Formats: sequence, structure tokens, C-alpha cells
Amino acid sequence: MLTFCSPAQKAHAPARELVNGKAEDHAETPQRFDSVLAQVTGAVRAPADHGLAPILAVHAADYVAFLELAFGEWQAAGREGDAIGYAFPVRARRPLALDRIDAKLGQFGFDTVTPIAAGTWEAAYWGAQAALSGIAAIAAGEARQAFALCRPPGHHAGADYFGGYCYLNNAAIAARAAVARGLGPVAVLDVDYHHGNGTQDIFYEDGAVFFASIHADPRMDFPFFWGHADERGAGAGEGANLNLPLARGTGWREYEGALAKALEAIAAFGAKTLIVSYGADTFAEDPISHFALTTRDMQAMGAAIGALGLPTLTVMEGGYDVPALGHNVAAFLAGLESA
Ligand code: Q9C
Ligand code: ZN
Repeated sequence: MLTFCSPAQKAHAPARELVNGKAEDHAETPQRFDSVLAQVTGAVRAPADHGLAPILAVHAADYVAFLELAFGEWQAAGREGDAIGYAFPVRARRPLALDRIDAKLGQFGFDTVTPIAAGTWEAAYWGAQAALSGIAAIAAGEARQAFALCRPPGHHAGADYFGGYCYLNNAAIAARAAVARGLGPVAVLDVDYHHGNGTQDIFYEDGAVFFASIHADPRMDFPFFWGHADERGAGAGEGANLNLPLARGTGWREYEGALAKALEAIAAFGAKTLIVSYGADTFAEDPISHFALTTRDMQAMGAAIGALGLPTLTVMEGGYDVPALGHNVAAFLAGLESA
């Protein structure tokens, strides 16, 4: 599988996340990148620089400027370590022109597990470029399938917010770029353990992009507030959003049924291009998640998705069992290619 990634994506290395009243070692480590890169087969290419324009087609300009400058402002304020907010506008969030870094971290972030560190912007930028390069290769007919080894992940990031270890929404940026290149209608299928709330939000009223997500029931798991089955899109996007929440403990037998429903909906939508937000945190041994898929199931998942026969870009999302991560990704991509 043609793979795009840049070593700059390892520059993001947050030390800790604040969870359940404790500072824990951050789960989303640079070692994840190495684990995946060691197992991918086929050509690995450095992404081309498509610039900021395709990022700004998804993300708000003030948010992008904030991301780029936040760590410098944090240091200029005399802070140590990584930038983490502490006050969040639950109600009446609006685009205030705030100056203090503390205020901006709350304005643009929704949790305390997504620090902004020294290399965050550089890593996120090149991850987005990897996704854009995958779409460029598909558009040029160089490949029918491609893999963007994005890190940090993207699917929890919205047009103007970060969270869930995500800063730039790589899948959404790729989907918009695919539509712009005439590859639409586009479907995004999100198979990460967690609901892709950012992607859902970005396309909620956009009828050009169908979003389907199979994930842990948000009544039990992050991101809690989004991913419920009654969220079906609005306006021009009404009916173009499909959430399939599953119980903790779900194994392949139940997962396969949900996947079939998602694939049927994507086919009915008439998608011409598919973006897969692939997270390997559905793996049984994942340290922060609670599904029960095996490495072999990852291959079956890839094969089922590949059977749609659509030009497909796979974008890396989560997956935190670092030694197994590369094997799970490789199994998924092998399945996808086998169809
Ligand atoms: N340390 C993605 O998989 N919950 N993000 C953390 C356990 C946040 C996951 C609690 C999980 C975010 C891309
Ligand atoms: Zn996840």
C-alpha cells in the first residue's frame, strides 16, 4: 500500500494527560509512528507540501493561527511543560478575541488530555499534508488505495477546536480536498474505537460528504457528548450522518453486523471515494479501550471495506497497544488490498 508520512510527525511528544484527577503518561506517543512504519509494506513517500489553503478549507483561520502560536505564547507566559487549558466555555461559546493563552486554550479545546507541546503544530501540519498527498495520488490515478500514517490523529478535532489527542482533522481535510478535486460524493467511514465527533461536526450540514462511525457507546466512553444514534445530520446533510454505537466488550461477530450496515449506507449514498478513519484501538488488548477485536479481525474488516471497490484513502487515527499497532494496521491494509 502506498504510504505517506513525514518524520516531522514525531515532533509532537506530549508528556502527560490529565485524566480522572491524575496526570498520566500520554498514550499518544511518537513510538506509535515507528510501530506502524516498521510494518507497512510497499512504497513510503514523504508528503508534498500543499500549503495552508486545504487546511483552511476545513479549519477556521483564527483556530489555525492559535495552533501555530500557542506553544510559543505558553512559554512567553512563563509556563513550564506542555500547554493545557483549565477553563472551558460550556455555554455561549463565541469567537471572542481573547489575549491570554489560558483563555485561548479553553476557547479552542474541549478536554485536558490534549496538550499542545513544542512540536505539535509541525507534526499536525505534516500529518495533514500526508493525508492530502494520499488524495493527490488517488486523484492522479497513481494509486487506487493509499495510506496516510497521520500522527497526531485527527477525528476528534472540529473546524475550530482540538481535543481527544487531535488538532487538525486529517480525514476531513482529505475529504474536502477530494470533493474539490471532483472525486465526490465522498464517504468517511470511521472505525476508531471512539466516535469521530470532529468529522461529524464538520460535515453535519454538508450533503457532499457522508459520515458513518462505528464506535463505543458514548454513554460509556469518550467523547461522551457526541456519537449517539439519533445524530443524523441536518439541513443539506440530513440523513448523511450515521452513528452505530456498540457496547463495551463487542467482538467481531457483532462488529461485522454494524460494519455491513455502514457499508450498505455508504453504497446507497452513491459515494465515489472513501476515506477510512482507521483506529486500531478496537483491538482487544488496547490499554484505553474495551472492544475485543483480534489482529485477524482487522484483516477481515479491511477486506469487507475493500469489497466496496471504491478508491480509498486510509487515515491513521488511534490505537495505543504500541507493539501490536503496526501489526494491526498492516493486517487491516492487507485486507483492504486483498478485495
Ligand atoms: N487515558 C483517539 O483515539 N480518553 N483519541 C483518555 C485514557 C481520551 C482517544 C482517557 C481518548 C482519546 C484518536
Ligand atoms: Zn480512538
